[in-house]
Amino acid sequence: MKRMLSIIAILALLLCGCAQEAPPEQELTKVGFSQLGAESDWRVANTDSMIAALSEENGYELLYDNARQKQANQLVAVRNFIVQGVDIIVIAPLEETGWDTVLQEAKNAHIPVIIVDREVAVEDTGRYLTQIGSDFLAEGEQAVSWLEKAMAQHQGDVSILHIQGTYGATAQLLRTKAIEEAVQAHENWHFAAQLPGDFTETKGYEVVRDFLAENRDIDVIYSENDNMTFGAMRALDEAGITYGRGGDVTIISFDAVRRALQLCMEGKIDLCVECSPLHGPRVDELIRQYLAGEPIPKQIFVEETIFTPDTLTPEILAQREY
Ligand code: GYE
Repeated sequence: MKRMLSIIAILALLLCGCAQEAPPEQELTKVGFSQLGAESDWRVANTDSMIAALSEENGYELLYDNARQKQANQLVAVRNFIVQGVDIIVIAPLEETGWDTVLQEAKNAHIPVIIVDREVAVEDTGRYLTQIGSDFLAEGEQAVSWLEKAMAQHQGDVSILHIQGTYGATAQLLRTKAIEEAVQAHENWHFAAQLPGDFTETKGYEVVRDFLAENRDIDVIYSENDNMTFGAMRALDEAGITYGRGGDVTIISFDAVRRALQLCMEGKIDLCVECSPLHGPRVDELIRQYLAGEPIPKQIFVEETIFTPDTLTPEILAQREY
């Protein structure tokens, strides 16, 4: 009996040993991610978040492509992902239109597509699984209602210099919609100009510098992202125009990256409208839900807030990840 027990013990040990030596191999999920570019601090934070979440440690093999602000490059990248037989495609689209054909190709290849950040305007929304990003119209509306209060005591016309992001991008279309509707609704609000800034600091600087050479009569800058705001501030500095708390120009900026929050806390930016770039963990979660066969909503908006010099604290800044 004793002998029998020790044989069983040895067998058990061997079995355990075997099990330890050869853990079941976990298959990596192959994801192709087409990022639209690297035009802003927001975008860099977004890329970092995606790459960190879709790591090998987390069970992914990630194919990453940066389209350098050209939709044609994104279409090539997505087609490459299809050829390489990825399990999932993730797209951060440059603009809303132009996606019908390539999304149909992914669908024909039975590869689900997650749209992240901006939206796509396709005839048949069945061509993608889901879209996760910001409620850009709500962001614009928050900015506008803040401006209404800020301008309540303002005498005479409110002259707004509007710096727009990449045309046709959801973040541009809807932030623009909010301010255009507000200008229509307020008799004394008008646009000094609407300038193309392409979401970059350089463009933001150039268009505002050129504008100020002709016309200095502005009360508000409504800038559709932080980097264009940084460029605009440089142009204002060079022109000797004051802004922010106690200055001549009220500045509204979208994104709320750390550098902008710092400037807001110092009173240089009057309003920072938050736009979260940290989509990596959210996309990871969506992929897991999809692989587990769980239902997924067609559109997901993330929660966002606004910051002013009054509400910002060093603690908020210290917690900022981007
Ligand atoms: O506001 C801007 C970036 O689509 C939300 O794109 C994004 C925008 C963001 O270049 O900084």
